[in-house]
Amino acid sequence: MSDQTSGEEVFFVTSAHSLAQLPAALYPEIAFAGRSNVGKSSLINKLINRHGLVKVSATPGKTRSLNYFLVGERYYLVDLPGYGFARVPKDIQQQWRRLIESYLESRPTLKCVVVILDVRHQLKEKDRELVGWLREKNIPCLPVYTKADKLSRNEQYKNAALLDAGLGFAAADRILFSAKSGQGRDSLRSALDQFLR
Ligand SMILES: Nc1nc2c(ncn2[C@@H]2O[C@H](COP(=O)(O)OP(=O)(O)OP(=O)(O)O)[C@@H](O)[C@H]2O)c(=O)[nH]1
Ligand SMILES: [Mg+2]
Repeated sequence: MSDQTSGEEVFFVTSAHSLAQLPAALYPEIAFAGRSNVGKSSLINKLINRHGLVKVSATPGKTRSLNYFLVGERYYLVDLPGYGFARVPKDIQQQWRRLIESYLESRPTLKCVVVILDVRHQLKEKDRELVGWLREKNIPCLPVYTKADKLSRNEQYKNAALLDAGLGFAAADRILFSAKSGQGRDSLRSALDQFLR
């Protein structure tokens, strides 16, 4: 599977269900984390201009492994399974959490974790936990508030300010995004370029 986007080819590389299945750490990588159904896979599709390369679903819990995409033979994008979906059994959620944590802690080439939140929703405990944990581990983190198209500009700014306060981030250090309208895509691309340097 490949696609030509902005002059860069994007390939699906592999789906890893364990650390042993991760591809060799040959390129810098950016991981995408967030609650189940928040729009992680849609965001990646928009980012690389490719509808359907990353599987999107109306059913939460669609992404169940670490999905690797190679962009321009320069860097990996990693789509992570979502957290906090009640209908995924507790033991499976625990298993995903252990896999994601050990991946985030041990991957030497990880440059940034994009933490995706729904701009319409209040900050959830699990989101706060993840951002706190990343800070503790000194893993760079970029919050992205998605589904902005579902709100008016005024509501976007109001809700984003609440999320900023809850996470302890300045407005300049996060991005408002929409996978539908493309809002925030250029900002996200240039922010990721900085992390990849
Ligand atoms: N309006 C709108 N809908 C969106 C946006 N992003 C995602 N969606 C919708 O939200 C649903 C979930 O999107 P996914 O991209 O599959 O979400 P995910 O976080 O990858 O979900 P899991 O893999 O299950 O954790 C789909 O129905 C998408 O079409 C957005 O920016 N705007
Ligand atoms: Mg997904």
